[in-house]
Amino acid sequence: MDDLKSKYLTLIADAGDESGLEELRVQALGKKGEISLQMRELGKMTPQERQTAGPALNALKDEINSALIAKKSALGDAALDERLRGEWLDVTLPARDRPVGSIHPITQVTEEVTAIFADMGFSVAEGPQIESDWYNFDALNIPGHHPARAEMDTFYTHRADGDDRPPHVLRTHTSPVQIRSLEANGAPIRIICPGRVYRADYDQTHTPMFHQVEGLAIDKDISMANLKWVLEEFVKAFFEVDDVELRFRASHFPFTEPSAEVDIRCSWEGGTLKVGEGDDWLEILGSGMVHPKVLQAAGVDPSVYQGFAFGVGIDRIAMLKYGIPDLRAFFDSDLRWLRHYGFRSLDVPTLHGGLSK
Ligand code: 2NL
Repeated sequence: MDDLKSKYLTLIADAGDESGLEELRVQALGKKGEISLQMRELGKMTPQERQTAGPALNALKDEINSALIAKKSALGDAALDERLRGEWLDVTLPARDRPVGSIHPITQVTEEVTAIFADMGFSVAEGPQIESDWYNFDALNIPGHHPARAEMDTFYTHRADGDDRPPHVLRTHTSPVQIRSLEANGAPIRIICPGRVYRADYDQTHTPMFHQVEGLAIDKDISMANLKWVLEEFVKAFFEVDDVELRFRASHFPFTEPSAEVDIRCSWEGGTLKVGEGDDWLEILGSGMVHPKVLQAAGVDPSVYQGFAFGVGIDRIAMLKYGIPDLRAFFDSDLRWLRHYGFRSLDVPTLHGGLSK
């Protein structure tokens, strides 16, 4: 019995897999197994012999059974460990940079503009796209009869019959966001407001929805000189050139006084735009010192505070920077166009890492 015991315990310890273990179980404890045959021999024994052999055989059977179970569980653990080693996965790895989807040029340019102005201490403000005519017009010194209202090709909502209140509008510029921010936070303030704006106009160079960034800086000692520096820094950073020349042309907006449109020196040699050299001028934005009436409408005392504001068309500067010829293609959702002009999602524009490369 001791021989049987050491034989099977060794075989079980050496078993390499579960099927080998099962063969051993049959060989020892199966109907015709070695232990079972020994059990049958008990019948031929004298009662005295049986008294010692019986319990000893039973104990042997139990011991082999336990060894089989323990080994089976050990083999199972080893198999699981082996599988886990093979299926090992590092969930802390960054997402794989597969070329799925792309960043729309308008999103890219909005991020670029935001990075540039954030570096100069401007924060981003957002607001509703459906506005009251007070925020979109009156607060900006554009009263009801003003021709600018007609010129803006405004989209109006409808009031219920008998409701005489003026209808809401789709905002025609992001200026109302600046009025709301001034009203809520007061002066001093330094913000930019990027977002969608709407005008009922559709041709080669106009879409009924387009994008704008406006900027606003109000404090106790702000002049046109600050405006000029900020815009110069912006243009240099945005077009990624070391030097630019800006030309301020006197203009008129109801919400600024004085007002200036800003051109940048450029060349179109060979059909591609070069900023900062050449003999052409390119109009890129409108600006001016915020009209005292506008400050007043936003709850700011114009005898204490003053400042500048400006507005840039995002779609337009995106076309200029990235050589996109047709404005309307921006909104066609043509996958081939999006793949060609789109940006990689992991290339977030920063001033230190490069805006567009
Ligand atoms: C343009 C002209 C401009 C502003 C926008 C502004 C906003 C407030 C007060 C005063 Cl709250 N002005 N915005 C000022 C001058 C020009 O945009 O041609 N944009 C494409």
